Amino acid sequence: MNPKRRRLLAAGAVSAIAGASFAACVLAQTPEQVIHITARKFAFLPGEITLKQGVPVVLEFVTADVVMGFSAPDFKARADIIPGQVARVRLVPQQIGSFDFVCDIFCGDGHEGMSGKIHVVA
Ligand SMILES: [Cu+2]
Repeated sequence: MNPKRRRLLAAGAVSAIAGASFAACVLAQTPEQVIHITARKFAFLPGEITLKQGVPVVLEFVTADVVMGFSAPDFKARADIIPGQVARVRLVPQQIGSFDFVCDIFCGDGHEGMSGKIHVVA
């Protein structure tokens, strides 16, 4: 490798490191919004949430009774919600619209109707 090319590569590595630390700094200053959702027979509370397009959020789930599931196929997101634990799902909504999510673990007679909506706005 000639010395000129080696210098160029070194400069690229330095700016990549500087870029990474800048990104880490921004992340530290703007923590992702956390939305708390409680699953109980047979509803999610809140049942509708509104997110901003392109803005990452973390959904934190707890269950008030039995094991539940969270599934939002449009976001390729799902989680088991287990009593005594917090289930976390990170989303970066890309598409504007209203999307369904459901409980995907049978939790009793009202399970089939246990669903909610995610609204994504600009
Ligand atoms: Cu269920």
